[in-house]
Amino acid sequence: MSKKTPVQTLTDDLQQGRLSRRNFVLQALGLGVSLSVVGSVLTACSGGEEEGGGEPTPTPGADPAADTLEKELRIYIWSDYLAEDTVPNFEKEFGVKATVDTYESNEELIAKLQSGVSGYDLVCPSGYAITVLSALGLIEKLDASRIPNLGNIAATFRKTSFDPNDELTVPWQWGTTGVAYRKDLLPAPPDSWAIFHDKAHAGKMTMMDDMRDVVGAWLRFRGHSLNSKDPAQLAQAKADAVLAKANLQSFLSAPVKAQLISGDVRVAQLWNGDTAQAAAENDQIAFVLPKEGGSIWLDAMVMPKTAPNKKAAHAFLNYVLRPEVGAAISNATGYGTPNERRTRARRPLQRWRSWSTSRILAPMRRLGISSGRRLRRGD
Ligand code: N2P
Repeated sequence: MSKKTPVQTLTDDLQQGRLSRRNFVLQALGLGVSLSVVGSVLTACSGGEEEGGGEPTPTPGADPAADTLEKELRIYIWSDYLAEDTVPNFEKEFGVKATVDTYESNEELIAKLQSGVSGYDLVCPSGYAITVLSALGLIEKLDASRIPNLGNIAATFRKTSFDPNDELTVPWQWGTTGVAYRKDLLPAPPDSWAIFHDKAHAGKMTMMDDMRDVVGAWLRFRGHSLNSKDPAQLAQAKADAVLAKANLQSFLSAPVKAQLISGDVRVAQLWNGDTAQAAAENDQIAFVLPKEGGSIWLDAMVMPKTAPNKKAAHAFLNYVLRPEVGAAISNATGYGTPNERRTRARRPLQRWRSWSTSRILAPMRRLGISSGRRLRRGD
């Protein structure tokens, strides 16, 4: 019989209740296991144990406007993920001084929070990273009585796998991961992840600084599930990624927009919204979901346990759930809003429209992922 790997032992201990979810995460990360794998094991072993630990925050008054807000708010969020006026308008209306710091990957965000950096009131991880932060006890339950606009969120975006009881998250934006490319620098639009194996574009391509999406792309390339845990399938995905690496300029996410615009990069694994932002600067940039399929994801706001300005954080969450504020964010980022209240303020850019929800979700439906009527209406 083959010997269990340390990771399998940890997973068994977690499943059989010998290890808490928090200790599982700490030990797995210590062994060098990626966040995405840790997140998927936690999701697979969910239920039972109460997450987070620690004392709950004292419940503030029921009326969001009843108490005086703190005078400051610190937000830590992905780059290019807000409209220009989102924060200034909040500051003016609520008399709060807000600062915004940005990151480029879930790993960067988690490393920062894990290292004990405090002072952030709101952060915006992707779903699987929320599972990890929650198991580490780093995020706080939200007080729904302070966020009456929660009712504006489409049902598709509630009761998610990473927040099954809607206690921790306010969904921010959703999107897909596919391929951005320069129409003028390629003989034909790429239609497969195989483009990254094509030596003809060596040095002119990038894949994202995102383990889940890179491994996921190569799993899909071979027709496997994005969530495969099959060792042989994962080994093949690794081999495909290593083969692609020889042709890549770098692993780069949002900052690749500048290189696509200049033409220094002609093919980039990227999210649809960041591609739309780049296309607004150079109309030779387009986006495609490879025929093998890509990923669809949701990012959500969560509040670190150490947040010093919890009332202001709740006020901001309620503010971004106003239909016109959510629409302005989507107009600027090119991503979908989880807000289902219709507003005239939603004016997708012409270029973004061609990659709009129904078109993007068609391949997803072929993969058996249901979009939900509400989601199409809400975008
Ligand atoms: C930010 C885009 C973030 C998407 N520019 C990550 N899921």
